[in-house]
Amino acid sequence: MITFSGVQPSGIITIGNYLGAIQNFNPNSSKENNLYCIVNLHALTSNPDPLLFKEQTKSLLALYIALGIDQHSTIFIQSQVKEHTELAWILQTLVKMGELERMTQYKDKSNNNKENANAGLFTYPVLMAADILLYNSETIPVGQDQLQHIELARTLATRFNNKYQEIFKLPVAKLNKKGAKIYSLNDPLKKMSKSDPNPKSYISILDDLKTITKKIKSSTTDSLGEINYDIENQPGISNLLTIYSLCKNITIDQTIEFFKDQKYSFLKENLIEAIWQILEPIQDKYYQIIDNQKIIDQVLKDGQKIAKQKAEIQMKKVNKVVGLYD
Ligand code: AQP
Repeated sequence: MITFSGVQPSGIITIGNYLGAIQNFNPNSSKENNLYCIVNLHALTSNPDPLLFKEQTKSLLALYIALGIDQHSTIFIQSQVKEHTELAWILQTLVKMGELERMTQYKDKSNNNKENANAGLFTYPVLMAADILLYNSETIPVGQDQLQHIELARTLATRFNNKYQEIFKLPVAKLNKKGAKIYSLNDPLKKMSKSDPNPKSYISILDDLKTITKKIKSSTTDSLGEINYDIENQPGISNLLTIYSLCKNITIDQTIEFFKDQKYSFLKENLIEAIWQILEPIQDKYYQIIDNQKIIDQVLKDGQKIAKQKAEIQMKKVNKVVGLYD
């Protein structure tokens, strides 16, 4: 069974990315069957500055290594396996414009302004379907925001299999039940995002203790003064409770029991400590790795080799049944 997931190097990853998806990148079998991709072609849809873009890509790779993901999985960069874009083109001939128009992430990211949105943003879910189907991936650890895209990947796999030949397996999303969606710290009705222009809205994996303290202390709560897990009426407090429970690996009930009858300041102080407990060791390792070009190059070389081998085999099958000269 192949597990696949991707993260865009569109900024330094947030605890939302980490708790919602990356923490779920667990070994389930062999290195060859756990594929974690740095999806830089997806990140291109936000038109990044080239120098910064390269730095962010390397930084994400170093973070994957700092998290030990390379020990049990294959890590690779999307643009280094050209078959992703090759398959995406074929799938683009099967997707319907209406299906892409219904994608909520496209609507959000384009601010409902079709005239000015780039076409890459529009066809992004097709490239994502190609990323997944290229490896016959079955388990996809992602946050809740990606569910609609996984559904489209299933639709396209089925459409392709019915039209040509049964080649693709149908992927299934694997959600982290508690942390499927972490919300913005200053606007808890919005998802926490690494590319949010307001850095106060997120905790980056590389934020130092002082920054984390400032951001958590200024996070939006409410005037009720009672600690309850009530997403509708107390979204800010509920979000802080979710983050705490994930950092401590305890249930929401245990978290509420701990904070019952306490002040918001007590919750925030404990949360700062819990986040730092998770991030400090990750950052220590990250700063050792980011300057070690040799390790980075080796992980990349090994990852590209494994991914490319699999992708070439799959594309040969696809091209054959579609009737393309290869
Ligand atoms: N707030 C979140 N809570 C839980 N999971 C999240 N994910 C993202 N934000 C949250 C999950 O992280 C993985 C990687 O995401 P991505 O880089 O592919 O892009 P995204 O979903 O668009 O994440 P961001 O942080 O919001 O990036 P930008 O700002 O560039 O758009 C995915 O599995 C995602 O579900």
